[in-house]
Amino acid sequence: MSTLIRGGTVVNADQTFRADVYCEDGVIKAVGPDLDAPAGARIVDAGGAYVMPGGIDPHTHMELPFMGTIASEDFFTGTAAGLAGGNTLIIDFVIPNPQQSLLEAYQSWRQKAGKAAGDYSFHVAVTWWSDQVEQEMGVLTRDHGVNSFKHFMAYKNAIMVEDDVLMKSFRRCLELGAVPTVHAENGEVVYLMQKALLEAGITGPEGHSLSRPAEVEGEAANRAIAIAGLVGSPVYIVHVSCKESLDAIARARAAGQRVFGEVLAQHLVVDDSVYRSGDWLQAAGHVMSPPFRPKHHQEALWAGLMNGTAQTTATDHCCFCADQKAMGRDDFTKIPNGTAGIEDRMAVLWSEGVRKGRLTPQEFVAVTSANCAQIFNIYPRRGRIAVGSDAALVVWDPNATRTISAKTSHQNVDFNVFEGLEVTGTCAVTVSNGKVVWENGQLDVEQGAGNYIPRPTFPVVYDAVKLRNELARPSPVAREPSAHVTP
Ligand code: URQ
Ligand code: ZN
Ligand code: ZN
Repeated sequence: MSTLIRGGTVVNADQTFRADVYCEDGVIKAVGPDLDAPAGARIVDAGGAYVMPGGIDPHTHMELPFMGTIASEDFFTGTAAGLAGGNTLIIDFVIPNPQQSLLEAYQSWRQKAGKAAGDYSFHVAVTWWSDQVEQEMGVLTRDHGVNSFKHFMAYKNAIMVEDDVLMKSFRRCLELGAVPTVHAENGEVVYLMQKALLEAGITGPEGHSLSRPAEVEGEAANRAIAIAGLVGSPVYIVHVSCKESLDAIARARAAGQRVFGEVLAQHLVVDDSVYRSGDWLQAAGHVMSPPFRPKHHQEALWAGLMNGTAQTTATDHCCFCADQKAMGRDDFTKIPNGTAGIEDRMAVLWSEGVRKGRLTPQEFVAVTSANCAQIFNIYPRRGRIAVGSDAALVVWDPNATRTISAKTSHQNVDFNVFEGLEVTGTCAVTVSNGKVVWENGQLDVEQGAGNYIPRPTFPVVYDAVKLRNELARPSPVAREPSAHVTP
C-alpha cells in the first residue's frame, strides 16, 4: 500500500517546512517538494494543512477492571476513537493484581489488545514486590519490549505500593535501563480523609475532590522524586494536576535530576467547580484521580508545558458510563475513577494551546508526540516525519472547528468532560501503518489492524549507587600547598 500526502507543511518538534510525504508498506519513504507517486498510490491533498507525527497518548486504560467494574472503552473502540482524533499510538497499562505474576498479567493484556484498530504499547505496573517480580521485570524488558514500570502511590488496600517497593523497583528499573513512572498521591492520607468525610456525612462527588487536595499530590510527587534521586533512577510523574507537583519537578530538574512530568488535556481546561454543579451525575462523571483542581492550577500546568517542566500530554482515558458511576450514588469512594479524552486531546491542545499563543505548532508536536517518543525510546520511529519513520501521521486542519460532545464522539462512553467546548483545529486525515484510516469525518478501521509497538530499554551506562558512593567519598585530606607555589 502506498500513500502520497501532497501539498502540506510538515511540522516536527524542531522544524517546519513545505514538503510532500510518500509512504509505502507502513514506512515513510520520501519527504520533499513535488514528489511523484507510483500508479495506484492513494493521494491525500494536504494543501493549507499541517502534516505532523501522529499523536502518542502515553496514558490510557482500555477495558480496565477497576473498582468493581470494567472500563467501558475497549481496545478496538478506544484506539479507533483515538485515530479519529489524530492519535496513532497508545501506551496502556498492564496492572497485575497484587501477588499476580507480571508476565501472566502482561499476556492477558496482550490478548485483550489483539482487537485494537490502532497501535499500542504497554507500561507494566508493579503492584507488589518479591524476587519473582524483580525477575519478571527483567524478562519483560528483555523479551517483550517493555521499558517502563508504573507505581501507584494511591489506592490503599488495592494497588498501592509503599516506599520500600518504590525504592526496590526504581533500583531495578535503573539496572534494566527502564523508566519508573508513578501515580503520585499519598494513599494513606487520602484513605483517612475519605473516612473523615464519610463520617461527617459527605457522601457526594464533592467528597472525592475534598479527600485528595493538591497538597496530597505534591507530597507524593516530592517523595517519589526524592526516592528516585537517592536511587539514581529517572522518574516520570503521570497526570500532574497541580502547582505543588510542578514545583517539585522544577526543583529537581533545576538540580539536574532526570524527572519528567505528564499533563492531562482534561486538567488543562476543566476546574473543580464541576463537583459543585448540584447535578450528581454531572459531578460523578468528573470523578477521576487526581481530581480537577481550582482554576489557578491550569495556568501553572500550561506554564509547565511552555517552560519544559512538563514534557508530555496524555488523557488517562478510563471510561465509565452513568450506570457504572452510579455504583457510588451513596458513597463517593465507590464512584469508579476515570474520564475520557483520547479523541479530543490533540484538538484541545491545538485550540487552547496553539490558537491561544501558549504553544507553537512545533511545541504542539513536542508535547503530543515527540517528547513522549524520546522519553520512552521509540524516537524517531515515532514522533517525527522523516524517511524511515513509521507512516503514522496526521493531516491537521488548523482552522476547522467542531464542538465536542459525547453524542458525536466515537468514544464508547456517555459522558465527555469537554462537553460543549468549541475547538478550532481538527484532524482532517489520519494515516496509521501507511493506511488512511480517517478522512472526511469517516473512520475506515478494522479490528486487529493495530500493532504492538515494543520499546527497547536504554543503555545502562553507570551504577548510580556505586557512582554515588564514589562521589560521596570524602575528598583526600587537603594537601599542604607544595613549597614551590608562591602565595
Ligand atoms: O489512576 C489511574 O490512573 C487509573 C486507575 C484511572 N483512573 C483515574 O481516575 N485516573
Ligand atoms: Zn493514575
Ligand atoms: Zn491512569
